[in-house]
Amino acid sequence: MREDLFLKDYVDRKSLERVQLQRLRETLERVYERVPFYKRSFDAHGVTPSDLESLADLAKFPCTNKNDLRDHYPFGLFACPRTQVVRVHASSGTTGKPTVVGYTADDIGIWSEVMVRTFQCIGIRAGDVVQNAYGYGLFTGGLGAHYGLERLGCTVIPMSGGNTERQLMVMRDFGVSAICCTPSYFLHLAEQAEAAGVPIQKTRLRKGVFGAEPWSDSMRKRIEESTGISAFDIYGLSEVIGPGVASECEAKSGLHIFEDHFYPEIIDPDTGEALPPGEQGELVFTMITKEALPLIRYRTRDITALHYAQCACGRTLVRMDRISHRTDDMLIIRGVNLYPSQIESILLEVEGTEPHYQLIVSRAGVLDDLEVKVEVTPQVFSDEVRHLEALRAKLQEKIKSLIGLSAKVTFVEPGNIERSMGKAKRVLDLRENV
Ligand code: DLL
Repeated sequence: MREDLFLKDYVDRKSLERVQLQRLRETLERVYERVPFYKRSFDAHGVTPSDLESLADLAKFPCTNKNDLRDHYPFGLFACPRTQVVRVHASSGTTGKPTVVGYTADDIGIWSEVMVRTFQCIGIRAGDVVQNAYGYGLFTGGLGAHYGLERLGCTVIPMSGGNTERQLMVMRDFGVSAICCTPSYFLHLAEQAEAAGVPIQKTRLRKGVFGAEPWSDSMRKRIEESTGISAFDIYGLSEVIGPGVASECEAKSGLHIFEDHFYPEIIDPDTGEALPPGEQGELVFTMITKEALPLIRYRTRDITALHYAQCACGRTLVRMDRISHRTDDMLIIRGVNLYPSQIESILLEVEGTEPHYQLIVSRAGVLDDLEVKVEVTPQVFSDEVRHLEALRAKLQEKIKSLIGLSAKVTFVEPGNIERSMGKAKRVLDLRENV
């Protein structure tokens, strides 16, 4: 079984495309027949499943988005009887009701398959001791990773998030070789390990399986240099399946999408037009094997580009760039568009800063203000004022020249910015309250 799963990543593209087309057809037919929403929406667009003759024809079909899920809360978009749904998860919306997703027993099988392939990409093997610090519960991270690790044959430690001291004790005592959590939570663990006098380097931890939130390559560099582990980016979203949609391999040059299950497209977020490979735009997925909730052309709001050239690792699966930002992440400050990840890269490229920061946006009168709060190393913090001023000027100048915005940079002591147990909250936008 393990061998078969492994081979799926190396299939020739012609055969893969044949399988994708077949699965797409079946999925379109199934949702058209079983989900009243899709019947109405396809009819309104003047398309029927038989209009799909090639993969490119998918662009004729209407997209779906988070609002469609909300409008049919909780189970209205399911394509199978509720009695066949063996599991639900939900993502906590910032406002109102959560987005609910469901799985049949076969969907759970697919999910563990793509998680096995994720761990294989990263070089985690049967017999590895893996600490799973993604949250267990309605969030998909914990159980998603858990099933994959068990199926691969790892010794899984179901820690869930939080309880940092206990996490560190388990990591040392159980000889953990890989950890799954958000990159921001790992930074917190590493910091606490250091403070307790047992830095990560002194443990057997070698690999980190990081995702669920945006993080930059500069952040990866910081993590790898300060802890000695190899850090991998994994991507997913509840609406598609959870974690297990895409994963970096040991070549670390993009994330392989498990496209025999999740068919990706890139569209222009403003016009909805399909964009060619290599161009950056909004990632859209059609789930071509899911039974309970197969969404058609689901708009993720995540911005990336796709690359079809074969990877150095030999996998033929398409690669996506690290997510650069979300369409709804964009801050507009005095007319300048800005993404938190751009600031993260600038902060972490200079020496003396710590990878903990927060962006605070406020409005004084009619003008917006951006304050970049960042922790600095204890040495820098106790440095002479002129050194601090020089570092501040350097960061402000970089932000000005790369983003075109005058920001106020404030240095705070290590430990001053709140740590997260799951997804980090990087932006505090006070303008909503003005
Ligand atoms: O975060 C699933 C997941 C769990 C992925 C564990 C990886 C690891 P949601 O809570 O539905 O699902 O949030 C999905 O998180 O649309 C992205 O905006 C963001 N996201 C997930 N992975 C990454 C990543 C899980 N590697 C939303 N880089 C997605 C950047 C990510 N953003």
